[in-house]
Amino acid sequence: MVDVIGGPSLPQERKLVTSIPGPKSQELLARKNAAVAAGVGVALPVSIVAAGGGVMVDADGNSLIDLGSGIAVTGVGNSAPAVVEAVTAQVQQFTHTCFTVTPYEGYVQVAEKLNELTPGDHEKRSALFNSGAEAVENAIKIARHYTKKNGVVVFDHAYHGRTNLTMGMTAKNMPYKDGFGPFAPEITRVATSYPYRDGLTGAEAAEVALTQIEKQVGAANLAAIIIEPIQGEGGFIAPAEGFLPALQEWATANGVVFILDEVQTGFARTGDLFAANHEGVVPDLVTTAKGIAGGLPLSAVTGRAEIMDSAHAGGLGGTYTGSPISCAAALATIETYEKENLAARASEIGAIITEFFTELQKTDDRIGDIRGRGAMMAVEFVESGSMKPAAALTGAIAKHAANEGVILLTCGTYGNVVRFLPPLSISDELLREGLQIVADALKANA
Ligand code: PLZ
Repeated sequence: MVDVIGGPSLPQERKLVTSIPGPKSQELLARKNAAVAAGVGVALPVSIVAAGGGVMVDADGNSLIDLGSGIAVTGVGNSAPAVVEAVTAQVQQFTHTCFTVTPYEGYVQVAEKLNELTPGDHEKRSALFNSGAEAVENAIKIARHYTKKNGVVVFDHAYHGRTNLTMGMTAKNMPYKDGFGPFAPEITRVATSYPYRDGLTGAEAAEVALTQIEKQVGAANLAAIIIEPIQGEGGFIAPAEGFLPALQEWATANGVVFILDEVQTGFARTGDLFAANHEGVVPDLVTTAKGIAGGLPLSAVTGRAEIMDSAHAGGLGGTYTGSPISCAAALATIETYEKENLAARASEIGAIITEFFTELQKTDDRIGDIRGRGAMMAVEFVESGSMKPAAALTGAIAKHAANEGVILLTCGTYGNVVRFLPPLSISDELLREGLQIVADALKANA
């Protein structure tokens, strides 16, 4: 089976020829357990040999429906032809120089593109990195350097990464932080807007958060406020309308750098190129990664020129940051989003998911909340007749889906959210088939 070629020409079907995981996948899992550190867990132990469109094919010949995109990365689809072509050409040209030793055009082109496409029409600069966490770390470095202040405000349910600084910024203890401290100082967590659970308007939730900020930190000590426009790992929590603009206005009025972490929401995922655009919010800095480069590791900080240029030459960098291969992939990926109007496709996907679960909710009150935007949708499951998080049910749904050949991700502080992050290249038919299996799982766990 290893001779299967990935990309959109793979048969777009769900096909099970063994139970999941099949014998070859189990073999790999045994080797993984013997060779890979136990802390590196896997959600679904299938050994992938090819992927494309809306499917992933495993070593046993099973074809699974992909509703996760490797956590919102392969928006353009796995092995998208334009990405494969650009990467292949770049690899033949050169593979690495270290941009801060000897530069190359691809990096500059990606920076130009980001400066043009990210929210706001002010003068911008970008700096490229490898991972989302690294982008977040650098955004904080830059904000501190610019403001000459230390404080960082983050929110309940936030996720920003697994490095020391970003662990400290992340809300959830297990599995991200437990036993890995101590964490960096000067991070203060305040209330977020979680309409399903707090029942507040955006303005009311912002007042709660801003009061906490003023009482617990004070603008004079605060370098940055950072927030995901839709909180990802924390449960796909879309804030009530008006929450983000109120935070942004307060930050601007108080000399605090307002950072949007669009690592998960960015690049067409939510039905717009960036989630900030839905409410016309213009951040001072924005972090991006995941969907930026069709699966190759790349991340960025983009923002106001005067803030970005504050750090001294040599202050920002890293051996692999803005790899020429990743930059080639990013240029092809961004062009694909634009050419194929994938933001509009994300909206269509969101409409299908919303309609499907809204119908189901009429007869099953364990579907507590259906939320998100575009192809970043989630269902929060609760115990019947209450708002009590139903984590066991959520786990059972993901397990049922896996057994039936659907890669389905969960999330949420309470572990009771199923999230839908399909590649934007998935067909309506495959998407609907995947959703039906989730509905079947719900029935099977009545
Ligand atoms: N900011 C908003 O969603 C990564 C984490 C997967 P890295 N989310 C997926 C896992 O279990 O490690 C994320 C994010 C937001 C930052 C990050 C961090 O991005 O590329 O994983 O470092």
